[in-house]
Amino acid sequence: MDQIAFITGITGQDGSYLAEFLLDKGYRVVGMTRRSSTDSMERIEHLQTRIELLQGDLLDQASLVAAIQAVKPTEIYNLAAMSFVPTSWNQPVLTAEFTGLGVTRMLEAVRQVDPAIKFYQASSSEMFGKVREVPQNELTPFHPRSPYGVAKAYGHFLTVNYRESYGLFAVSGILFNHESPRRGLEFVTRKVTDGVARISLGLTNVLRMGNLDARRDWGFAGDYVRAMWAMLQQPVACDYVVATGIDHSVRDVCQIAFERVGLDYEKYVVLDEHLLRPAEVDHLLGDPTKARQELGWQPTVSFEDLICMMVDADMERLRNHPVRHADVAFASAHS
Ligand code: NAP
Ligand code: G4F
Repeated sequence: MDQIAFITGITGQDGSYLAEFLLDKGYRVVGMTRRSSTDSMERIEHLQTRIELLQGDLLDQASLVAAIQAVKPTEIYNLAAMSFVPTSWNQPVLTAEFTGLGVTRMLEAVRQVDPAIKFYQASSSEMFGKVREVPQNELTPFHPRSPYGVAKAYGHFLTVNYRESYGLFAVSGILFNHESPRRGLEFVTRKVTDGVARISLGLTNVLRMGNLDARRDWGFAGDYVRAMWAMLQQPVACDYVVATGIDHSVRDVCQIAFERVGLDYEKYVVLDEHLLRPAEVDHLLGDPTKARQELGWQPTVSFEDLICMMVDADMERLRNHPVRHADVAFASAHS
């Protein structure tokens, strides 16, 4: 049977890498996009002749049912969400609607249209929040610290519940932070690599940052989409932690990124208290043993290489298209 993948969130970082990966595997790839007055296709521009796009919104049940009926996918990857943690304090209800209830709408649509469709839910290490143990694995209890983390925990448990209640092949991938040159500009790694490139090119001379001591387990997004696919190829549906098993601080990100262009981060990075979070997740470190043993999954890009890859890409981008100073001011004031 032909393999047909339906991806929500295809215009996002992970959606673009997953689409590339599945196309290379011979899948027919259909992505869901929401209506927008501006173009959000930048990350999938290069795939436009190879993928199909269809409009739908996680807030609209009928649009999801209609999309799944039209596409008849064999696999669904539910990557769409409001994914930026700070925004979830400013828009907690919308976050619950997109990131939490959106999962219910997707699972209901699958159950209604074709319960044989395999379903991947993009869960998050943010669910561990105020961590109960280090490192975190599939059995570590959750203690989310943001409305985003709470919404993701809801989506995770609902995925498990639909598997147990209705026998759906539904899996929850508990992915730790993963980055790339396609990462949104407001997330910390990309904010730093973009800021470093601007400073190096003389477009600005300061980088305002929040908590430099927070620690994360950062990997390369291109590696993590392989794990998503592998989860849906298993004989039995279950949940997996995907991580590198190595943690670093935000300060490490700054140090490596500035060193890449021959600068000392301490001369440019300034603490901005507005960027501290109401409740912080201090330390995430994943234990990917189960993914390694059962999926045969391993990361291929080191933390240092990842940060250097992102700095190089931002240098290249800004050399070709320097952005106006007004944009810089907007970005640093809001993330
Ligand atoms: P991202 O770049 O922010 O992409 C999010 C995608 O969701 C975009 O395509 C966005 O579309 C879409 N979307 C948002 N609200 C929607 C709605 N109401 N209806 C339809 N589409 C909607 O996120 P990402 O980094 O690729 O992450 C993918 C998923 O993995 C997310 O669910 C995220 O929470 C989760 N996750 C990410 C990480 C990570 O480190 N990257 C780790 C764990 C879990 P527009 O282009 O229209 O905005
Ligand atoms: O890059 P971040 O914004 O990512 P965060 O909050 O860990 O969330 C990301 O990873 C989750 C997986 O664990 C995903 F589910 C989620 O969708 C998203 O992709 O922040 C990382 C750390 C935080 O501790 C934050 O306080 O960096 C710290 N930080 C310090 N200064 C900053 C800044 N974060 C941002 N965004 N901007 C700063 O200036």
